[in-house]
Amino acid sequence: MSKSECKDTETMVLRAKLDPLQELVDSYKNQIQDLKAHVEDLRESLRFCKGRTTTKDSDSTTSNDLKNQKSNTRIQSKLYDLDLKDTDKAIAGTSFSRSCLDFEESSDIHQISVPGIVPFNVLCDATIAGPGWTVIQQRVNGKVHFYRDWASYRKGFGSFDGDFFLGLEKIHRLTSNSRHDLYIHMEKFDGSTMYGHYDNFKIAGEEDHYRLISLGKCSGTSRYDALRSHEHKKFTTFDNDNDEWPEGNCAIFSGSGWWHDHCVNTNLNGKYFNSEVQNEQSIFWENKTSLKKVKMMIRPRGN
Ligand SMILES: [Ca+2]
Repeated sequence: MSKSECKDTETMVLRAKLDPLQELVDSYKNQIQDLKAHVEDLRESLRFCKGRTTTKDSDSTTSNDLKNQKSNTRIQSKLYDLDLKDTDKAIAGTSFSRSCLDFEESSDIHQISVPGIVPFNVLCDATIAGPGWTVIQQRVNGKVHFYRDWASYRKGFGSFDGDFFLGLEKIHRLTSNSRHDLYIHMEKFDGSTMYGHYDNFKIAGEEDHYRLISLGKCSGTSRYDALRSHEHKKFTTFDNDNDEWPEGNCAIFSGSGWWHDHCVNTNLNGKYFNSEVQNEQSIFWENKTSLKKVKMMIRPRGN
């Protein structure tokens, strides 16, 4: 064997040893990134809990202050255990609101807490269909685009003072906690409005691709039960295809993240148009006719 052949063989042997090590390093890097994100979530929760325990009852007695401090210490200790279940336990004894129902006639931003997820802000609405509705999606001016990836839809995006999507994980946690109504308020470009109402809206967790588990009975001023064909369907984004169309991705075809079937019967997360158009990528409820405004809201209804 020549010297160069010898070197080639040595290089191949070294590569064979190095490649698995590089994979291991990459895997550890990913794990570290995940842990950093988790720690950041917990820090956010800790900041929130600190705020609750220090601002609540500000006019209370020294004894109560001491009690709050002890409680705060216990909460911090729990949170540093890096376990979300402990976060739930830590907040279980406090007076967190579970939904917008607790804020009655308010149409403002409030913080709520549901099991399995750190407390988060929601926009409440009491102006359209009575008190206590939590807005989960809003389209008003097209300033925020809805052609987003899976991670964005999972987490939520946009701004409460304009267009936004609350986030699939939060909607899942909210609707898992108790039975919910879904109210969809829609405005056309001629100024007229209509609504669709479903009495048992529930979506699954990420392990089931946030499947639209149920809608319940449909009612409303819209003559069309447009969401029905999306019932039982999984959520699809351009980077996570879970739809019923084997040859293509409905999120790409329809320009939206949605509980795609084959593909859309209604497309409320579609592209915003500034006027009425006929377009299958537009925000539409029926006949591919673009809508001017949409608001999707949920409210616990008991059982
Ligand atoms: Ca597909």
